[in-house]
Amino acid sequence: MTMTLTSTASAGTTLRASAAEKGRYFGAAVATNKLSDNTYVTVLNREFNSVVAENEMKWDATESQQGRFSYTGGDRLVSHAQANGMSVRGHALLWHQQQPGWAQNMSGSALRSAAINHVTQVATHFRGKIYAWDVVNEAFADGGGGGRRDSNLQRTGNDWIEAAFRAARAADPGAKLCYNDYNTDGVNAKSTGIYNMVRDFKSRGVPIDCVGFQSHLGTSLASDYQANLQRFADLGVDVQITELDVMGGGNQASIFGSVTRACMNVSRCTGITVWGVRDCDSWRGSDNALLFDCSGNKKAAYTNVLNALNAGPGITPSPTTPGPTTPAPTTPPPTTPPPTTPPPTTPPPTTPPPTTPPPTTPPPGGCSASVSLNSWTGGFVATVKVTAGSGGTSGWNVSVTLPSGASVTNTWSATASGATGTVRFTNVEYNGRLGAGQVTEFGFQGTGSGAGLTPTCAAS
Ligand code: G2I
Repeated sequence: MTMTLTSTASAGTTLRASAAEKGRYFGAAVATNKLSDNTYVTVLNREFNSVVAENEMKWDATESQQGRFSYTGGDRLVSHAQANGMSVRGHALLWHQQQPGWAQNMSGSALRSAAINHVTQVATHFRGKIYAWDVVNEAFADGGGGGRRDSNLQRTGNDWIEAAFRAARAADPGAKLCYNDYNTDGVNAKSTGIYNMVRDFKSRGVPIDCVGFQSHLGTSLASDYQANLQRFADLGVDVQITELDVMGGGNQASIFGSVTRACMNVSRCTGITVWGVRDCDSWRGSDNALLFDCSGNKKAAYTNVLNALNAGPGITPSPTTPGPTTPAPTTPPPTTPPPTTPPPTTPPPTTPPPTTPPPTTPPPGGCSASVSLNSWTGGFVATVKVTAGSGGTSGWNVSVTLPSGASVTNTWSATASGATGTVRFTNVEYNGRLGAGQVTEFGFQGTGSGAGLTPTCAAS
């Protein structure tokens, strides 16, 4: 997909007109119960050409009882958008928060099936009406590790995110599919963890089209905010500012302006959404974090955003239909192996550090394997690290003997033969070839206990 920078002299007088002249959208999060408030609707319709439901498309709202779907709020917002020339962002198919009670109480394969069914049903219901879906929201942990956040969804297996993206693509092939998170407003451990996941998804053909940067901001902005957007764009995904709000006071207007300029300077930054219309509509209480005061008057921050939109370069947006739909997982992944070494400052994105660190010099001969386990009552997820020996590998297999009563239910990045007793995992096409000392990972989920697993690795 191509986008061209264009330099159009222009001076739109509303956010929506100025953004549209530059090939972008400017959106707001909407609470549908406010659509009967005249001041609110006047500002919304005049200034914004994109909306997202603040709560109405979340799991608790759309499937409060398992298998019984209700789309009242979401449908109402879509109708409002269609009547007023606005596109719709969908938020959010899977998230560890705002799950209905029944899902909060589920785990393992029952939760995995319920989650994938949820993605399929909701994305199918809104098919053709959504510009971009937040398929997965906030799945990475805060703090320095750069890994996944623990949650009931994460405990169903590390591949839950890619399973969700595949289900969403199958249900609505025309929507852009985004990963969305916060505290990613610069190059940091968390954004790098996400970056590594996106790079891995792109290398394996997992269908991802965009990354959302929530940008709930305080009193300063990371100096590498734009550079961080750009490094994601360089992976071949769109980027979007999805939930922008900024602490009121001294720096607010300038930060709003800087964020807008950063987006304009990144040709794959396709739009900005603020998380509410007026200060009093914001989840941030008394922070006065938005562009309009409680009476609907424009604030200084508004003027900075409008000026930045008008001053920025334009783009010719790619069609709303994303690039070729990624083939179903039966198609072999690309023959080029994904990068096996993460950037130096960050640990691997998804796994806790191994209990035994990988050797600094490659083991002699074929390969070695180590396992790290995430267990709960009745089940576990094992992540296995395969390290090539001094001769490298052109393929490998790892054997594991499960305790009695345990069985493998799901495997990723390897093919399992057998499910109980001694199970043999063989590389898939893209991760068999490793240079001396290179490392790759695969994983599997099991029922029963995974205690005491001792993997043995053989190279071919
Ligand atoms: O927390 C701010 C945002 C962070 N990123 C994901 C967004 O989805 C999230 O939005 C907020 C909404 O702005 C709040 O309105 O998500 C909150 C839930 O985690 C929303 O709050 C909920 C309250 O917790 C519920 O008690 C309330 O019933 O809003 C519901 C509807 O008003």
